[in-house]
Amino acid sequence: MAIPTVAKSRRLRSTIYSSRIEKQGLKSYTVYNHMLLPASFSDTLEDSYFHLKEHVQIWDVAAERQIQISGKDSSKLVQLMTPRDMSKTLNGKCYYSPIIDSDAGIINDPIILKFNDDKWWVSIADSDLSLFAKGLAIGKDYEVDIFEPNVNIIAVQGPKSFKLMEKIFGSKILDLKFYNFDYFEFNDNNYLIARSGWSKQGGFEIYVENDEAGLKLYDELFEQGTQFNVKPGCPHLIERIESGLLSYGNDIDINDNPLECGFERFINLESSATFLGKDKLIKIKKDGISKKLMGVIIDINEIEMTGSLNLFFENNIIGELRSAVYSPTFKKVIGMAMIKKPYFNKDQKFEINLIDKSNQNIHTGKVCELPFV
Ligand code: THG
Repeated sequence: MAIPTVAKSRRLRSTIYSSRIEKQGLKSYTVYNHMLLPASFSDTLEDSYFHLKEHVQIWDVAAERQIQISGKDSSKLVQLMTPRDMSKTLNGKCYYSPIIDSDAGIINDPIILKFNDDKWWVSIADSDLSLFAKGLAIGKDYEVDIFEPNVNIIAVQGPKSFKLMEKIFGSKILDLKFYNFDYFEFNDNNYLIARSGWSKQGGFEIYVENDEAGLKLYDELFEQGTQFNVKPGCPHLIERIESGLLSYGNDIDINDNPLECGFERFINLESSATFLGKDKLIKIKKDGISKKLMGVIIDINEIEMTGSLNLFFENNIIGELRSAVYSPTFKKVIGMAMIKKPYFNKDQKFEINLIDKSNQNIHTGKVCELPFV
């Protein structure tokens, strides 16, 4: 059977790096914020997993789009969208913040960058946050400017990212603390760089604002990186599941609230902040949640997921598997599942029905806490 390909168009935006990565062995794309996001290269999933944990990778994550919110009411608008208390946030820092609607459903889980009280970037996951933000601003008659600037992130991830970035930007880059950002110079260009990234292997994200300079920097990272065994890569399914990094649209969506998704440390219900869904969230907290995102370990060594799969216990559906992959570290399939009350406990056993090589087969697994590592 021929593998279908995704047809490119203006609507399905390419990134400024697309032509580069396609020459570097890109094998598949996914779509994120109406843009191409690399999903695999010629290395196997396991080879790239071990490589990411040992060396350094360069990722085209331009699909992590920025929504700039500026103007005199911008702090109010940012706060209105998130249950995280933004009142004590500092300039030059990044804040992982769930965005919720008036029913406390999660709309997005971006990293919010604060430049100052009147300028923010919301580095969005896969949903149209700018439309939501614009609607709120119109309804509230806020004085704000909301648009998507031409920013194309390069992520430099892996333990050797520090050496590589030092070589290009100088030792000052090593002083940058986790989730802080600052400007660093290379070749007469200033780059906004944050100590962040969608892996737990250490690294940076370079917010490229000038296409031409950014492409030169992209090439430089590969040239200077040969001694560190640099390779092109992309957000990694195995690594991110082990690390418990959530993927909006896969693990969580608008039908889930932040208390169900382990976001307690990113929300403040006691603050005086005004945000959408606050009453709802306080009520959910008081009544208790009815489902919870948990880890699962399944006694099989391969799985391919294209949708969610039900999990059973004594013939009851107890939850829904949302992402899963074989982990070379756990030597089993691991995943993330939304588990119903009263089953969302560590060590809860379940069964899953999979079609393996055209046979229906029932396999067993158990629930665990997130993250796996
Ligand atoms: N980088 C940038 N923008 C992004 C992502 C990114 N936008 C889309 C998407 N990724 C947003 N989702 C996440 C999910 C998890 C994390 C970051 C972005 C993350 N979480 C850590 C955790 O949960 O342990 C750390 C959070 C913290 O301690 O504050 O890193 O990757 N620019």
